[in-house]
Order: sequence, then structure tokens, then C-alpha cells
Amino acid sequence: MKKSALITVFLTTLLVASFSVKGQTVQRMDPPNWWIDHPLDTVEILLQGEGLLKWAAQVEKPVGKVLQTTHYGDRYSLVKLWIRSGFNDDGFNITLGSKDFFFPLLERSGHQPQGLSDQDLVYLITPDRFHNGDPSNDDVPGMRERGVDRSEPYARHGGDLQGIQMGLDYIESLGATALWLNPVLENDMMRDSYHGYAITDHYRVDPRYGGDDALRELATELHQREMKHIMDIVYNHWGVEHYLHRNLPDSGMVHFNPDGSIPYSNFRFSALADPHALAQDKQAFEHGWFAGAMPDLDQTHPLTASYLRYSTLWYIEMFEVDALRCDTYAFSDPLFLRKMNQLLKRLYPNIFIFGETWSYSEASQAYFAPNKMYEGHFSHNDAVTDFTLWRAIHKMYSA
Ligand SMILES: [Ca+2]
Ligand SMILES: [Ca+2]
Repeated sequence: MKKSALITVFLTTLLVASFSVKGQTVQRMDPPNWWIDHPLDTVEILLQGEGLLKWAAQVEKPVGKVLQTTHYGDRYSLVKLWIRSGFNDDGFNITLGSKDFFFPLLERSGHQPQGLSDQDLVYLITPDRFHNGDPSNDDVPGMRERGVDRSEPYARHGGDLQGIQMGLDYIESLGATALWLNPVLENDMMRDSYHGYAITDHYRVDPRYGGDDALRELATELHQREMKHIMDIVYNHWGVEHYLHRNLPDSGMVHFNPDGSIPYSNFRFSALADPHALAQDKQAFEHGWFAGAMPDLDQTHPLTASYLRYSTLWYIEMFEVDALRCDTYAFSDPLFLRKMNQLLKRLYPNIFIFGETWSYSEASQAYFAPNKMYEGHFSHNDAVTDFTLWRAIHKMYSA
């Protein structure tokens, strides 16, 4: 799709965002768009607004059919929709009561995920720390953390996607065939989020990296060079300043103790692989938060699972992803991972999925290896990170 057309679609989305008639408003639709002839013919759209709760959503017959409308809290409605094969307009109206809200459909780019193989050399970049290609985005008004300070290790240092694009000749000259960026989605946190793993909006590339357009341009440039784009996906947690966390549709979306306090992880990988481990230890590992800044998500909650599923699919289409690196893989719900991996493989047969298993125990790492009977189910992943080998190499060269 041409850039001008994309801009039109996003302007349309902004118009929807400000739409307000007789008390019914929609401030957000997530995902903000879907695609014509997407391989998944159902989409679940989370509406955030006012005056929606007493209505069941509807669409006109040529579009398809609303399968379910579920309301959460006082501001959210999840609309599950089947889109009829061959429907190729640039969008359609979702009707609630007497009001219509326009939902855009884009043309697909035609890119098919290419996956990874043992012939690839992956180059990993922390985008804030590689190269500051555009100083004008170093300080973005409205963000909680302002400006850059390269003398502070945990502050922002100003690196961005334009800087990475400027370095592609260098990266390619090293023999790299794939680029893995730490997460570039918005991390609008007070501090210490330069790493990108405290996402606060799953539908917005952080403006300090250049925003959505910069990531699309980088993905296009990578593919022109026949290099691959690896997404760093975080299913396990989000940032405490995430717009949904700040006004949770349902408290069950996040793991809390019964008294509402924060459960912290025990970080005991062995609790999963050991058949004699206490169930409490396993739950403490999987359900515990890493830190107060990163709430642990309950991926068995239907709205949490829906949000993670559709934001991932949106990102893959929007930014032409070839492979996924799944952060904190071992800390996630195994059934959620299995279903997610299975869906991705069905939609994109060549996509490659590898999980971060940061354990120095071969037994713990092997537990998550591809298609072992993890928790009684095939895992449908392709690889895990090998931290035991990494540590052995590190020891050898640092002795
Ligand atoms: Ca910058
Ligand atoms: Ca977890």
C-alpha cells in the first residue's frame, strides 16, 4: 500500500477517535485497522469509549457477521467479527445502537514471513543505544521521561530507527542476514525503560525511535537487501503505565495476590521441569511479577489473550516481520504459548519462533526445546535461546 494511502487511513482513524454523537463515543479501536484478505477471517476489536455498554455490535451483511460483543468494565467492548471472504472495501461501519464507527481495512503488502535457518547470522540491537540518527526525536513533549542523558546508564541515550537504517551498510558488511531489535513499541514509563520491555501501547512504535513510519521504512529497506526482520514480542508482562493497565477493563487480566498486593516471581526455573516440585513454586514462577514496573499478565484471561494475539498479528502485517523472538518465554502460560505458536504457524507457514529461556540449567532449557511434550502439549516453537552454551563461551574467553 502506498504511503499516502496509509496516511489517509490513519487520518481516518483519528477522525473516528474524535467521533462523538449523543453521548456515544469511541476513543480507540484496537487493532486500529485490519487487512483485506487477511489469512485470519475473524478479528476481535476492542472499543474504548462511552455509551457503548447496552449495545450488541452489528455490521452490514456484505461485511460478514458479529459473532459476539462482550463488555468489560464501564468503558470497553470487545467485538468478535467474522469478515466475509472477498469483502474488499477500504473499511466498514461497526454499529452500536444508532451510531456507526468506521473501521479501516488496508491492502496487504504481499510480504510473506521468511523465517530463519542455520544459514542466518542475527544482529541484535538495543535501538536506544545504537546510533542517534535524528536528534529531533530525542525529547518528545507529553512523554513521561523527557530528554536524553548519555552519562546515565539507565536514561535514554537518543538512538533511533533512522540511526539503525543509516548503519545498515555496516551491519550487512559484517555478514548479518537478520536484524533483531529489542522491542520498539511505546514504553512511556517514568524511567529505566530504554530496553523496551515495559510496553505501554501495543499499537504504537515509540515516537523517540521515529514512530510507525520509521519502522515500516526500516522493514522495507531490510527486505530490499534480502535481510530479515525479527520482532521481539513480549507476552508475559506490560509496563505499569500501559493505557489498559491504568484503567483495567478487568482486574483478572493481570496476576495479583488475593489481597490485591503484587506477587513477585521466585525465578525458579526448576519448578517447571521438576515433576516433584510444589505447585505453589510453579505458580509463583509463572504468575509472579518481575518488578513493580512490569505487571505479569494472566494469558488465560480471554481479553488479555485477545489483546496479545491481535496486537501481534497487527505488528506482523504492519511491519513485515519474518521471525519472532519471544521474551520471558518460560514465564508465560504454556497453553497460551502453544495456541499462539500454532495460530502463527497456520497463518504464516514459514515464520520462525524462538523463545528466551534464560536458564543456566540444561534440563530446564531442554524443557522448552522445540516440540517437546511441554506441559503435555507440543509447543510448536522452532528454537530456544542457549544460555548454557553462552555461559560456557563467556567463561572460556574471560578466564
Ligand atoms: Ca534520536
Ligand atoms: Ca508470567
